[in-house]
Amino acid sequence: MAMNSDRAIQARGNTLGEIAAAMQAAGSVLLFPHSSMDGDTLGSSVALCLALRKAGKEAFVVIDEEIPDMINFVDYGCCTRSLEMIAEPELCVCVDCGELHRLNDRGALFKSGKSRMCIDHHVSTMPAFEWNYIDPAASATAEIVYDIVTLLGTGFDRQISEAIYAGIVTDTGKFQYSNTTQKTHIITASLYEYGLVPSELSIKIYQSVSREKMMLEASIISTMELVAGGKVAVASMTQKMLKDSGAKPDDTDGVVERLRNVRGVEVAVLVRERRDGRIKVSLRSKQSVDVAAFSAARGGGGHVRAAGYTADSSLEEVKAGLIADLEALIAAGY
Ligand SMILES: [Mn+2]
Repeated sequence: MAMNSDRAIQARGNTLGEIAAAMQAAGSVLLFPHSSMDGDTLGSSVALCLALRKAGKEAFVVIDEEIPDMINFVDYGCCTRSLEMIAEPELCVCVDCGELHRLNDRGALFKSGKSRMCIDHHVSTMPAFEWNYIDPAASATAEIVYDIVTLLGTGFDRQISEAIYAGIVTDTGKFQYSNTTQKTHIITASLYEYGLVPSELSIKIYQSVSREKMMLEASIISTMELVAGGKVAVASMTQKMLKDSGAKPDDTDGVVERLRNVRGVEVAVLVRERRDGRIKVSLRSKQSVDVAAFSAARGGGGHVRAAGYTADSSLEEVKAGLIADLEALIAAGY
């Protein structure tokens, strides 16, 4: 594909060829999705794990939390919560992230690898390990994984194609976001050759919502306020709302994107009270506001259209502060 040369210019770190060769040279590989797992970090990790096993490697995806319901099917026998599956891993790969704090308690195991690698597409991630491949032009890390699996030469199968699809469909918002490219569709189209049936995966990912999640979403959306002349939508969730709904903490996934669907809204914000009392702020923008920069200035990060940070004052204080900041940003013309 002609796009590969453009990719090489934008990507940071090693070449894809060097990344694939480093994987080929390792006898054992551990893959590390970031905490608060999403479809991309898990799908990318599992696809790589399956391909590496086909290449004769000992490989596992090391997780430390329950897999969210909507992507539960992506496991395919790869995931383990035991930190002793491979005692002395030759290669440890953090997938869809580049910062050790996003691995929580798995950081020590990651560091114990003979060498370490990062495969990511977050614009804020900088090369930090022996091997790095960071391509902010990729809609999903799963797009990069598709290229790596191609270079590994193991071939694709139905499970690998489903895991890659899970990463792409979730990170592109079902191919709706501006990160979606011709390459995204070319990769997806090629996955059909290995038995991918997107409509079946849509039912698993998007049409299997629990009653509790639906009720939690309703209560969060009912708190929505439109400020900055209707350009900013802000909603919040307290621990009491979470408890009353019977939903799980990760059941807030997707709600901030729904707030952005309101006509005229440029920035959507969800302010959540975590169990430890800290406040998690998630931001999404529609067309022009750089929420990655907004979040980075507050100790967080992410993508231009999807980012977040964590704050330490009360929910009401955090909300008032960010409303004032976003009103100023909108008034200044971004
Ligand atoms: Mn991603």
